[in-house]
Amino acid sequence: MTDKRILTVQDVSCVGQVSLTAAHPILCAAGLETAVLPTAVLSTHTGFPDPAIHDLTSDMPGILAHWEREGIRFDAVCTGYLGSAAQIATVLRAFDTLRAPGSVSVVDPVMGDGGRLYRGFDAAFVAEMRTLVSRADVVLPNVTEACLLTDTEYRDRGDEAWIASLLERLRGLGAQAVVLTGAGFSPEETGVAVLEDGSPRFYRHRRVAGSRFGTGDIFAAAFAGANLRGAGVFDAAALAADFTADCIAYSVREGGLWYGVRFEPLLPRYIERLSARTSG
Ligand code: PXL
Repeated sequence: MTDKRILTVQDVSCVGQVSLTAAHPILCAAGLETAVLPTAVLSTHTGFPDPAIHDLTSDMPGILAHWEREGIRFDAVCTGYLGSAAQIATVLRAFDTLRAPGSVSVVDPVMGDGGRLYRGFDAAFVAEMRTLVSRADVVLPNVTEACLLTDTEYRDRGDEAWIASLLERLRGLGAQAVVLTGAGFSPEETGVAVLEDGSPRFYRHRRVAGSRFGTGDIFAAAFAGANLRGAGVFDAAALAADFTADCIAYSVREGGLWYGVRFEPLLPRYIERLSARTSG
């Protein structure tokens, strides 16, 4: 059991199996009281043509102010897809005013994949994101985001030395711990690379063909859930990597959903693994 309270800051993509519609059920499955701060409401994620988008940048400070007045505090504040560079100042305020003693800040610097920025993001956003990363206890970039943040030329596959140097450069931005996802080692193998204190550690697992929307969001939520339930950064990253790979494999096997992965049927497995790895 846990009485921890977590805040997840990201968009609501009404259809698409990404961001809050994926993170909320996963964090609840981890047994956490899960509060949400939506950054935007979109009819779908941006992988569909022309989604309707309602940006919430100007609504977020009022929501924070209410929580500050009420004395509401969180054991973790986790950020994902942000609707604008201006929201980063609001998230930094949440880090300052809404965190309980001993809480963690987890930043998933969602802005790109496959070597490219997502639609709607630009160099100014990347620069602001560096500020947010500098305040993170844990940062969870994919390789594209890691390269953008550190001004490194993108490679879709690197050896351990290249990945280790990317991790060091990310830590140089100020984050306490770095968890790099999709660290592709070979055509058959991918995994996560983790840098806390000391040397990098690698968790390798099989590569499931095809990239899908929402996998980073699923990983981030599964990671935060495990970490708040007491797993260390490396163990939480390994558990989240296995869960995400299982969700992708299941979705490929079942077919029928091009725009995201089916994580729902695998939630019982996540809960079982969490209970086995953490204190219950
Ligand atoms: O999964 C990342 C993500 C989150 N939110 C929105 C997106 C994407 C990826 O494309 O479009 C709105």
